[in-house]
Amino acid sequence: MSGALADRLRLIVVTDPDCGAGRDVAGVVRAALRGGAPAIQLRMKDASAREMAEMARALLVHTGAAGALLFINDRVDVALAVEADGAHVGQDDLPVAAARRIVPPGFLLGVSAETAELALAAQADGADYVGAGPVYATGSKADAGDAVGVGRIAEVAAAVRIPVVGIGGITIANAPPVIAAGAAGIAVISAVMRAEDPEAAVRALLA
Ligand code: TZP
Ligand code: MG
Repeated sequence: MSGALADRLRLIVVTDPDCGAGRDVAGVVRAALRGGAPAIQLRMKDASAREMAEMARALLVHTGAAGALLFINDRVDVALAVEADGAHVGQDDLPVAAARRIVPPGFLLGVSAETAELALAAQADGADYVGAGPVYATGSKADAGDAVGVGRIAEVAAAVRIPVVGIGGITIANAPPVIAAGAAGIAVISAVMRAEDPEAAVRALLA
């Protein structure tokens, strides 16, 4: 079960409204799915719940057809309402133990955990996977903090048995050390959302 999930988490394409002039998020997501992205995370920090639910419903048509997972960032309520595959929560969002109480069996919960201690707590509280980072410096999240490096990924991966997904500043060039450190996968924003050819970028990241 965890093996199958880890496989589907080898690349999470996280959306950003800023995906280049003349492009829309849904179009870039469709391209990423054509490239074989196994998971998408809808992240809309400035959107209302209503806007997020509308976008989520639109994306679910495409992720469903592609057999990919759709996670909703921050909002467990929106994820439940649209029947997404799961939600990704940070340390300031609904605690994973509380979320677990209200989601159906099989609903996936990812938690941001930048240390081994936080990752262990997330695992104990019912997380299906943890996202750890920022591995490298990133311009995509203003409050991301300093890069933690691949050494931290190794520490987190050694501490927990659930899959660890590295995030932050990951590109085609610097992804291999993240996996070598023990991550099951990587999550990226700019490497796909702002790639000239998102479909090709996904293929290269998966390779
Ligand atoms: N959480 C930690 S770093 C980050 C998030 C959402 C941003 C990742 O974006 P990019 O462009 O892949 O560095
Ligand atoms: Mg959050």
